[in-house]
Formats: sequence, structure tokens, C-alpha cells
Amino acid sequence: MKKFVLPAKGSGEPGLVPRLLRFLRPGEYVSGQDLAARLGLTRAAVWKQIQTLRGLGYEIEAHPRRGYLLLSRPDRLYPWEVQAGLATRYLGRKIEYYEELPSTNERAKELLAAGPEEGTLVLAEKQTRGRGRLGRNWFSPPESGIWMTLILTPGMPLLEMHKLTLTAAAVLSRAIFAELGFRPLVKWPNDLYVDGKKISGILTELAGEIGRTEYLLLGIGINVNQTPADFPEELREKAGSLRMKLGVKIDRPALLRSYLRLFEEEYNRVRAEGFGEVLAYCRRYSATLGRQVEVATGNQRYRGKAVAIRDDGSLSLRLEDGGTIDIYAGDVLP
Ligand code: BT5
Repeated sequence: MKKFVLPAKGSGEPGLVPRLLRFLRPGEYVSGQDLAARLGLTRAAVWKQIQTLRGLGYEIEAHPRRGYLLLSRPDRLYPWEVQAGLATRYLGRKIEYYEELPSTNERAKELLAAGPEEGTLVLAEKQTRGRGRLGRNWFSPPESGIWMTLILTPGMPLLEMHKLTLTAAAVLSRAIFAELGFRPLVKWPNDLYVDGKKISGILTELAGEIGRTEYLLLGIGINVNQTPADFPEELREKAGSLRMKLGVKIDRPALLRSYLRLFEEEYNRVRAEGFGEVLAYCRRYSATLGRQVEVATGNQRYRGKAVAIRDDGSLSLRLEDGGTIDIYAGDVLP
């Protein structure tokens, strides 16, 4: 398990990496001497750090007279890449980053014993046992998606926690619109769809004791840069990615930053004022409302028309016998 936790400012490795990167710009040579002076290192130590950066996938030209030139950045969600220009107060201020994990939600659970700060983010380039709801699998190939878990302490009653799933979904749709210019639809209660294909799923888990929910683990999977061929046969018809919609490769750290910023804002608002705005969004950009659907909840199945998302976030179905039922958690079957 290869891991980087972004350490306190400037201490040891990879603490120097983000500092060094601040001085390396594409199209501009920086001399080793300059870097050494700015970082308070010897030139030999700078060279060593440059080698570390190269090992992390940064392409850097070393010219004997002119110095160093950053040629390209790797397509990675390194904490310092995500945090460069991150405009949040507490979300993503602490990041646990892994090349590979069984599941970011599982890792987040392990961290709970140490009492993590609210907003701690667990990120993995690849998951080997990514989880969906109810024991289903979440396909999480390397370096193409955003597989993450946010650790939150919402201090909300247990029965209201499902609101945060909707909040997470609505805000992700907004962030994608802000960054990429198209708006995925929210499929109640936890998915985003683009052109009829699922591009994101959310797995919310609670941890704590009865009557006192301490932590909410918000696990979010976003298909960002997959091509159709990257999906296994059984998902090819139903899964999509943002790149498949846009036709170009997408900057994952930028999208993640935008999401964290918008989510922090909305999460603060939901806690202070309620989730009226989220509801309005989910109703307006719904993949579910107005459709004949079948919903599985517990071991029951209901068929009917999805007529409303109620103020408490439940989905209201008008059943075939004319009655209505409000559902708080379930699966809308295709
Ligand atoms: C979800 O479950 O949609 C929640 C997925 C949450 C994944 C994140 S990734 C980071 C964090 N760590 C984890 O271990 N999990 C969370 P559900 O509604 O049960 O949907 C699961 C179903 O979606 C599967 O049975 C497949 O049919 C389909 N599926 C699996 N992988 C997919 C993918 N990458 N894209 C689209 N659909 C997928």
C-alpha cells in the first residue's frame, strides 16, 4: 500500500515536493541555484528532490546552464495537486492518498479510531474491492476516476442523514456543470446520469453508537476519464464517463477542487438552514421524477409513477392501485 499523507508544512518528504513544485513552471527554466536558495537546500539536495519528482511522474528537463524546466505533470490526484488553489476551509485540508486501496470507505473506517478531523479525505487511484450499496461492487480502475471518501461529523439526527446523500449528488452535478458545461441528472437517491448512463454513485455510511452518530462517511465514485473500452462487458451498456460525454480528457484535480469547494458551501448551508436548495435542484434536474419506476426497498418492491421528492428527501410513488407511498431509502430499478 503506497501512501502519501500530506504532512505539516515543509517537513521531510514529500513535504518538499509541493514547495519545489511551486517554483517550477511550464515554459520557464529555473536554475538549481535559485531553487536551492528559495528552499534553503544545497544544490545536491535540490537534484535529489527533482529525482523524487521524476519518480512521481513529473517530466522535468535538466539543462546544464539554464536549470530545470517542468515539461508535464502526471495525471495523478496527489494531495498537493488537489490542494493547490483549493478554496475550502476544512474539506480536503487533510488528505490520505493511496495508489491502491481495497476501498476508500473501508480505509476511512479504519481511520475513525484515531478521531479524524472533519473533512479528512481518503483518495485512491484504484480500488480493488470498491463497494456499491448492499454489497454490490463498484468498478474502480486506475487513474481514470475519482474514488474518494469524505469523513464528516454532521451532528444531524440519524433520520436526516439521507439528506446528505442527495446533497452530495446535487452538488456534484453542479460542480460538473461549473467545470465542464453540462449537467448530469440526479437519479434518486444517489446516482448521477449523463445521456442515460451512470457516471457517479454515492455510498453513505454511518458510524457511531445508537442515538449518537459520530461520523458520516461519504463515499463517492466518479467516472471521469474512462473510454467505453475501459468498462467490463457487463457495465458497457449502463456506465458512462465525463470524458465520453465531452470527448476530451478531463483534469481530475480541478474537478475535485471545484466539488470540494461547492460541497463545503452547501453542506454548511444544509446544516444551518436546511436543504431547500438541494431539493429544488434534485427536483429540477431529476432523472426519476415523472417516470414509471420500480423501487426496491428492504425486501419490498413497488411499482408506480415517481410523482414527487418530498421536503424530507423521500421519493413519493403513486402506486398502480392509486395509493401513494413515500420511500426513504431504496433502489430505483431501470
Ligand atoms: C453506488 O452503489 O452507486 C455507490 C458507489 C460508491 C462508490 C464509491 S468509490 C469511493 C467509495 N469507496 C467505495 O468502496 N465505494 C465508494 P449502487 O447504487 O449499489 O450501484 C452499484 C452498481 O453500479 C453495480 O452493481 C453496477 O451495476 C454499477 N457499477 C459498478 N461500477 C460502476 C461504475 N464504475 N460506473 C457505473 N456503474 C457502475
